Amino acid sequence: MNCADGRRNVRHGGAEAMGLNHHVRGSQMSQSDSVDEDVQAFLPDQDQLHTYDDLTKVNPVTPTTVLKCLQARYRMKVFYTHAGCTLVALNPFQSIPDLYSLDVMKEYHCAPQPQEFKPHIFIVAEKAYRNVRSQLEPVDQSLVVSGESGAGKTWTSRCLMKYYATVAASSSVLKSQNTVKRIERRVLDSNSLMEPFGNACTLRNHNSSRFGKYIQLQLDRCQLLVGASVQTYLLEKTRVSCQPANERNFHIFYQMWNGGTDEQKKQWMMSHDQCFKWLPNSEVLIEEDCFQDTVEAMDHLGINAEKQQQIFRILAGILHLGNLGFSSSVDESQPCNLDEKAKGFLHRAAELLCVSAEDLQTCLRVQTLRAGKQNMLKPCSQAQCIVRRDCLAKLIYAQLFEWLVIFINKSICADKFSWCNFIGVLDVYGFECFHINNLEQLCINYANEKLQQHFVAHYLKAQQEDYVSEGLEWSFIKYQDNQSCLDLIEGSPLSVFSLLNEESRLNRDSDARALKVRLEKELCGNANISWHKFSQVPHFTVAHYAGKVSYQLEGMVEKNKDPVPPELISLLQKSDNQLLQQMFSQHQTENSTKGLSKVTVVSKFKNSLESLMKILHATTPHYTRCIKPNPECKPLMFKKQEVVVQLEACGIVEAIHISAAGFPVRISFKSFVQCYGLITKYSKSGSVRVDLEVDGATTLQSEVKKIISVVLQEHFSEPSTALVHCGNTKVFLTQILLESLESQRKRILSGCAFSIQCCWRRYQ
Ligand code: AOV
Ligand code: MG
Repeated sequence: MNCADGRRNVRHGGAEAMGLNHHVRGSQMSQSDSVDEDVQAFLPDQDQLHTYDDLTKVNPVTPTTVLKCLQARYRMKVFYTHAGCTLVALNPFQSIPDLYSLDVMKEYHCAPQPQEFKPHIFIVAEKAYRNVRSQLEPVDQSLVVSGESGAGKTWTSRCLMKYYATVAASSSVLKSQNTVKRIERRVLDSNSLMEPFGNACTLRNHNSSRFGKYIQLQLDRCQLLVGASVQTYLLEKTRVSCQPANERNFHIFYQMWNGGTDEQKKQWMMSHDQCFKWLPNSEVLIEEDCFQDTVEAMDHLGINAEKQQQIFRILAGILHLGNLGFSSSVDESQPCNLDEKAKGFLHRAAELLCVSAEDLQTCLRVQTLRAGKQNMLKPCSQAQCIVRRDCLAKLIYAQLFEWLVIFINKSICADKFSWCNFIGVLDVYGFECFHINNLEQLCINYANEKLQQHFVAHYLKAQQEDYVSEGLEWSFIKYQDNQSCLDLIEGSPLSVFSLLNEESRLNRDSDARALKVRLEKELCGNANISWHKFSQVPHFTVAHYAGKVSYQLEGMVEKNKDPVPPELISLLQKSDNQLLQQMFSQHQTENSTKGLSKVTVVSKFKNSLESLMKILHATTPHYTRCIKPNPECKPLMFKKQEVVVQLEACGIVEAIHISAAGFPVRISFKSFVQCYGLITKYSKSGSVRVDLEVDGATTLQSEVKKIISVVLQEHFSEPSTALVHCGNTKVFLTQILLESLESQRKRILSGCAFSIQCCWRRYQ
């Protein structure tokens, strides 16, 4: 048999036709519309387009053909499609309970070959689950869910978690009716608790995640779910005190407003004749506004009634702070006064936060300056008072969120000896481009660039380089590498982050224009940055992989510094609210150990993302690309222009090309022989002996070839080069050949149950 000379060339017309360097949203569309004729020419079976379960089967693979296929499937209410190694998930924007029922989970979990079923997020889930133990050494897995804001990442992550909470639950647990203490329940409840505190209604998505999260589902030796841990990333805390036009604050405030009982609202001093400035658009009700669900999640996770009461009083206190207004002072040596109307809110805020009203007022209106060992008191200007008020609110909210995450982790994290592997689910905020973008969007889009780079590096680059290093002839497919954009944002020594940090460390009043001049001078050599010539507003524009975004420089340095006046911390440490006290007691130790050198927001975020990337690199990733079919979030509306830009931006077409032209499965000779050696032993000829002790690559290679020849003879009439290639140390396979090998192995092993494919029995 000759399987060493497989030559795989990609079909032509790919990279150039794909408009790979295209950044501006929608500009490609005239091309896409005009190529409808191409589609007719290339895809004669248009009526059958919706039947293409895997986009690698579309021929030719172009943005237009892929788009047409997805559109046809969407019309037929088919929302999932394989794209080689990735899964494309189109957001239906309507509830389809039958698609995610327990029965459907059962089907996918119990199927010997789930990939033969209709594409589904459960295939990805099941593949990762089986993958943990399919290698010689168990391997941790990561499910990376990406897509723009509102595309369906959080929804998909929830589905994945529900799947594992069901299929990996132990039988006794499933039979139990007492759900309160079940770990699976608590893991799901952690989501239900973090979302109201970390999600908000934005222009893009009524349930937009304003923080990133990576949940590690911990599995024991029997692959049962025994716990989980959550890592969160950069909560958009500015939203507490400043909600963009037509958007809302975090859901939890509206839940309290709409869902609290009269008695509770009395305790929170929230009567309906009041109007809270930080509660805009409270008349807009969304399905996430269910206060009872949040309280239930708190109960399940072990937050007792007393703690809950402390939490809600703190939140009510924050809302009251929002109504504190200050009048400008005529005499600069005097602090400015509170507005008349604000006095009542000050007293109520102080009472809710359990601090003295006088101290609160002083903190907001007078700053303490340190001159050597002496402290000097200086009255604040009206603007400074407002900054301090907002700072206090953000500080409390962010700390409360952090406390919740720590509490959740304590409640759901398994003892370190009781789990051995994990499946991580990553759900971060999607790419954002608003009318006005600032540091928050820069960080969000930077996180998305990092994930895109992970995909490019892990899949597009690594796969192709692997072919070459293994001696396979390969025509490289061009793809959009976003390294230069990342260099622009985070590189060293000069980048947007480094210049922003430098400016933040200078102890001077932040000047957006000065920063703009520096950016222009130092970074003009990078093609990913530009400036609108005629704009009066200091800004810079970054060409991200998913489109161009202009960032406003006004206020960016201040946000990056994120200064916290020490008086505010001292005030909160003196609070009689036990929870506030506890939350800020640690602050003191942090400050005393780290001194005054404060880490900037972007440095902290960069470090946390780097740790995340390290974890992702150490796991086997599975990518799901969520696509938002229309910006209005309407059911079953498919806007080609919107979709094609998302497809191009995330490199789906290149991924399909590589998968279609290549061998997506690669296994080392040794593992292959260990796994499938029994096929030759028990083959019809029965004559080939596999010696597992053999170590030389050449001998192993010949063993591999023998095994493959048996399978090919029994199952395929195609030439071997279409299905398999033996490299220098690994064997490269198509999915179809792997499936045949697997089914043959399983037939031989039948009777010796493979633990993870057991058993729906436990659910009955
Ligand atoms: P995102 O996580 O990607 O945005 P979500 O997961 O919140 O987006 O999805 C947005 C909305 O789309 C959800 O609230 C659902 O109404 C709907 N949706 C998504 N997927 C499905 C599905 N499979 N079936 C039914 N409805 C769905 V952001 O968090 O903004 O980046 O920061
Ligand atoms: Mg989300």
